[in-house]
Amino acid sequence: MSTHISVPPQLLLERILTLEIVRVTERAAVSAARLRGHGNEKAADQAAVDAMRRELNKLPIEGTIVIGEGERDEAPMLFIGETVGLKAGPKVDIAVDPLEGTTLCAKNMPGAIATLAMADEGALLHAPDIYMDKIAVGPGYPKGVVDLDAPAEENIRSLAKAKGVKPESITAMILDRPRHAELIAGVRKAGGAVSLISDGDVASVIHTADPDKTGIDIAMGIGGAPEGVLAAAALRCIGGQMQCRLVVDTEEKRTRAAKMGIKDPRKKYQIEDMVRGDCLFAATGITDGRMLQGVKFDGPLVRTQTVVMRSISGTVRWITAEHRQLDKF
Ligand code: VTB
Repeated sequence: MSTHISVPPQLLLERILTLEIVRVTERAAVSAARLRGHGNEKAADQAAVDAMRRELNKLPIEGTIVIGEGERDEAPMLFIGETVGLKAGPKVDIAVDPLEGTTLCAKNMPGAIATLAMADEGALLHAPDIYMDKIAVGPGYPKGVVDLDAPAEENIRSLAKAKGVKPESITAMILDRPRHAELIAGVRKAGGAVSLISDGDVASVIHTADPDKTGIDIAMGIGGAPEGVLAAAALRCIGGQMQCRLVVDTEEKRTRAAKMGIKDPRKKYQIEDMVRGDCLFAATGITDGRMLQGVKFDGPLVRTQTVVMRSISGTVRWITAEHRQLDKF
């Protein structure tokens, strides 16, 4: 029996893009990695942005940056609304974080990544760069097992019950910030453990997809909205549940959100509201982390590790690359 699967031409192109976007995050990661530990967040970020933009502009797409480095007047490159690519090929929305964890990179601490997500035009939530409240769990749980609006204790108990373990066996990953004091106390009160991170809440959401390997069952707390959309794209590919709400607590933020087309600033987003339809997600390690190895400079070789995923197929590829033509960076 033939195993041939016929794929409509525009999907086939997207399929090719799965590997093309690896090149984009690889280059950004290598450029940032050269500045690991130099204490200069701005320079490392700029290097990653330059490299990512250069590579994006070589792709056969008509891309629009919907999550980027900032709004047009504050970011010269990869600003929200910037068009990238060869302007031939599918129209796509792109969310980028060329250096997720600038501080981690500047201090050479674990967990800095270069990341991007791509989806059909109009498929990604156009979120302003403000805070977002998030909760995420991996696949295999009944829908609604946790809820953004439920107390932390209740969520931990409910998740433990669904997993068939005691709350003591549940670990939540949360950004170490004073704003999370109550949340952290709630998790612990229920008996759960908390794994605190200084930065990098995109990876924390991805960790929930494989608790046996990562030890993380749930990601909770307030982080950046751009990171929320990127994390949603990843979780959409690997399976899981995520709920988010923008933190629109000033008039100025309300105006910014409205400018980006957000009609209801209090809306509780489900993962499907943030990423509608097929999407691709890629992340390359800059510094070593729980999820990805960082860039290794090894004499004439540069080694990178990337994870790339596609939602329509659920395929997750871990790509270790050895680069020999170093002038391409
Ligand atoms: C998170 C984290 C980022 O910002 O979104 C966080 O993923 C939230 O902002 O790596 P605060 O630092 O203001 O709490 C980062 O730490 C940096 O962009």
